[in-house]
Amino acid sequence: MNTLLIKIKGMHCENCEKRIQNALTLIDGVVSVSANHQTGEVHIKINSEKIDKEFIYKKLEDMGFEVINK
Ligand SMILES: [Cu+2]
Repeated sequence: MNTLLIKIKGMHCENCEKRIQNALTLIDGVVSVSANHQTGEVHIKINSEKIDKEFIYKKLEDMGFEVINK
């Protein structure tokens, strides 16, 4: 199990956290997602080495967030 830490801009409340958690959990290889709007951090547990990080970044950007630690 690996963990991915993504820092983003644009999360302002718990609804943002939930939107992110719901959307990213659907991605193949993602086990769990924890987003924190106070820190701007998204912690993602993944069970695959082959997970496409760019796909996750794109997903976040499509939702209106800016990824700042690509
Ligand atoms: Cu929000």
